[in-house]
Amino acid sequence: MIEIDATSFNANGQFITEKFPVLTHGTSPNIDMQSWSLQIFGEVEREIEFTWNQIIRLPKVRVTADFHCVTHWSRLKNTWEGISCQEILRLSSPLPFARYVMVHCYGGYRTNLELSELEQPTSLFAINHDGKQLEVGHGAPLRLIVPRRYGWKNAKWVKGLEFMSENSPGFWEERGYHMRGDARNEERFRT
Ligand SMILES: Nc1nc2c(c(=O)[nH]1)N[C@H]1C(S)=C(S)[C@@H](COP(=O)(O)O)O[C@H]1N2
Ligand SMILES: [Mo]
Repeated sequence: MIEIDATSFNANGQFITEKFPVLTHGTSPNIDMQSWSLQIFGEVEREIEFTWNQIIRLPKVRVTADFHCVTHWSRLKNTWEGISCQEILRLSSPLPFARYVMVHCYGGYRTNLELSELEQPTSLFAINHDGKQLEVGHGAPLRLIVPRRYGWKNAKWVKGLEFMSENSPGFWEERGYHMRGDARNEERFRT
């Protein structure tokens, strides 16, 4: 398995917590694994619908990364194991003019990212956290991890990726959070 250390930057304005708080707008959605799927659609050469059995057969990566919530807590050195975003991109081939991705979640939450962020080797769809199966509250069965972005961009219960040529705000971005949300530059709110 490929292992990557993504703990290479310090986010300013954060304090460290040993606990791992659950932060969800609303409640965890009920997901039936029989009908679970990950849908890849929009500006791609191949629209794909992955079943859970297809997802877990894809090659795995392990990324160690700090997690930074915009409400100022950080949990350091999380080990995430799952499917590299690069693998999903390779299989679906985004079209040349695809520049942004809307990540859709079970329960209705969504968040936008630059395609270039999903292309990072440190971006993954996590299935395990710190050696154990991801807890439902933390986004099981599948949760996006983008270590350079604030927590709200790390979508839990992912169900779809929509590739777009134009940027479009997600749930928190519509409510004043930053369109990019880079924790390295303290991009917390839209100015
Ligand atoms: N589907 C979904 N994903 C989500 C959220 C949410 O409400 N729904 N909250 C976001 C926010 S604001 C944060 S800080 C992190 C928190 O992740 P955790 O609950 O695993 O700590 O999840 C993000 N992903
Ligand atoms: Mo958050």
